Amino acid sequence: MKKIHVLVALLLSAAIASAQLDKCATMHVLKESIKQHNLTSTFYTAEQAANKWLEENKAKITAKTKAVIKIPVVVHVVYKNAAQNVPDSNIYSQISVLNECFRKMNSNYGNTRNIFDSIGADVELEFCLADKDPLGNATTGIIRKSTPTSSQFDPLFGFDNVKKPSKGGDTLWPPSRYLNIWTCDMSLFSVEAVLGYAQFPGMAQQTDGVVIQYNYFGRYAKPKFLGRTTVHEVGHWLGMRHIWADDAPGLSQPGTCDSTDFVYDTPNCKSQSAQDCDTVINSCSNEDPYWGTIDPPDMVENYMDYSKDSCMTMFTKGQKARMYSFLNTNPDRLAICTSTAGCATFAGVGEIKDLGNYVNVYPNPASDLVKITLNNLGYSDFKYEMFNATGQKVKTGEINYFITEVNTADLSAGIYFLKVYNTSNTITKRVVVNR
Ligand SMILES: [Ca+2]
Ligand SMILES: [Ca+2]
Ligand SMILES: [Zn+2]
Repeated sequence: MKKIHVLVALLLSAAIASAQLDKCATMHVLKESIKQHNLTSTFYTAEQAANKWLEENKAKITAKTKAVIKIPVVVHVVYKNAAQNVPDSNIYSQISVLNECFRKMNSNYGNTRNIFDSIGADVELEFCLADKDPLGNATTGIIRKSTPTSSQFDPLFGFDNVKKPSKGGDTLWPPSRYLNIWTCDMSLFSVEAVLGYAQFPGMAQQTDGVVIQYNYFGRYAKPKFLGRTTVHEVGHWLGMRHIWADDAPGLSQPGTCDSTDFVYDTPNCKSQSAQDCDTVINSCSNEDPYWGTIDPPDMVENYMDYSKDSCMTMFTKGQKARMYSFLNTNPDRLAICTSTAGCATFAGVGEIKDLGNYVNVYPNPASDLVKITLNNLGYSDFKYEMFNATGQKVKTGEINYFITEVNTADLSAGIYFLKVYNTSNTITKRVVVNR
């Protein structure tokens, strides 16, 4: 068994090295899980319940006025070396990216082509790091666990090792209260094999959640990647299929224009985008009646395609409806909507009453570096400006991470005013520079 295992792994790694990087292993894991754990019925029960809900609530979902749903997140950082020990700043920035994308606040939304612009959805979901652990104790929502295991993903025999303490992984927190995200190394023989995978609603509870290759976690973790891998995987976690409707179990004609992602307003398309941003391609013309006589191009902007991160801008209204069909029917997804494991003091988009409560500036007095942290904010599109005592602007910058450093070494000693702001909120704090 062991020998065969190694041989298969070697062959696979050779195949992977020569092939294009496969971004997402969700469908592979779905098929393997169904095979290994006989989960066909629970998976389809979840699907059917969601479809029934959608059918009965079509009008309701388009007119949704319910408050934004806030989802507590626990991040399990499972690492073998320092590089894999994802820093807090990357985790914070990843949470911000999730919020931007699920609230249609992403700065590249304007790149969405006109034909799709009006169907982009504010999904009205926000994410925050948990502030209570399963026992009710205070937590940062980040668990760090060192592991001796070199790879956490074996496509055939152990794709969920990162979730199992006996295999060097870390146990999940109850999926009815937390979105579990693991970061780890999934490369095989030092070849990056998979960027992430997720579990659909209705699969085994003990492995629920999302797994992300550690160096793709965060807004700027990897050059040219913007944290969209996690957005894509959380989409799967909420029941989204790939936009090209790949070989899901039960689909009769995978990889053709007749397969479906069960979403009416995402155009049919034959295959994944080639990890680029091809706005010319129109691979199918048999569109849903929703489109009438229009034959839209493939929606490469969609988070559920494989386009490059900078190309991805949107979920559609139809995808939002499908997400809410699972959030209203799958027991764990339904429960997480009212989880009290975090987000109680979390300020979402447009609801910050006093920004001062969320902004820390330290040390103060400072000698060289002044640090700015934004705590528990849903959206991080903040900038800063620093003024001297006579009102002259001496520094400006953007706050991309929740921790930003302002170098004051070139300023003379004295009193300064640090203004932190975004389009709707401003706070100014007094800073003393000592020499
Ligand atoms: Ca579709
Ligand atoms: Ca088309
Ligand atoms: Zn995927």
